[in-house]
Amino acid sequence: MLKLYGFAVSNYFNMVKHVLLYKGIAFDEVATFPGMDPAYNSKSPMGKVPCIETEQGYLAETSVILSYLEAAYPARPLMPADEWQRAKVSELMKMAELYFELPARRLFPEVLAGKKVSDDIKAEVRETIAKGCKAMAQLAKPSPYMFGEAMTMGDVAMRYCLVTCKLATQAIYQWDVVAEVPGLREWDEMMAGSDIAKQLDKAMQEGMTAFLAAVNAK
Ligand SMILES: N[C@@H](CCC(=O)N[C@@H](CS)C(=O)NCC(=O)O)C(=O)O
Repeated sequence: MLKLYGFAVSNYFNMVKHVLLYKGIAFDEVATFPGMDPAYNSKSPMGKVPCIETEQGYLAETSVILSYLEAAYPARPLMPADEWQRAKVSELMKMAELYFELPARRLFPEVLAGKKVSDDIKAEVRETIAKGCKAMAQLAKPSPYMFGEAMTMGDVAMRYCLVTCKLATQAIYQWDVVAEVPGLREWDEMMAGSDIAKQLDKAMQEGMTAFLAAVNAK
């Protein structure tokens, strides 16, 4: 059976888990925290979570895992059949990661561990995310999902990229980024209302205290 390595507080782990649950793919979860076991790097070369284990071997990098799952388990599709529409979903996924998730993550040392992030970095991150919001406002017209009636990988990726972004921007700038993109709040609430999202959010909340303790013990 497929195995999923990672932990419930990781937004990347949750992206993959959301897709596994949505598609009804059977899997075992292997609780794994980055940096705790050097042997884990033989599975995930950068030591990051998530990674999956299949009969053929290990696979890391969330966007790659998501592409693999879509190709290997086409039932309950999360990518459009049309080539162009697929590319547009990939465009949104890439933007969500590059201009929401990754910049926000640079604020994590301060948000999670109280280690001051420089004002220069804060200004740079804010500028990147502000541009990301403008780009998202141009690309995303939720009705109700990002690309119409059916949920796609774009919705899943954006949801879990936004989790990080909301947390960090609220904590550092008291900035409600969701308000910057028309329709995003309604979309975000709709996404949070699914049974899968509720399950993952609950596990994330439950794991947060232990996670923060582990981060601060480093
Ligand atoms: N590029 C990776 C990023 C995954 C990632 O950053 N995971 C975090 C947990 S949310 C992690 O493993 N951090 C530990 C580290 O960076 O060493 C992916 O797409 O899967």
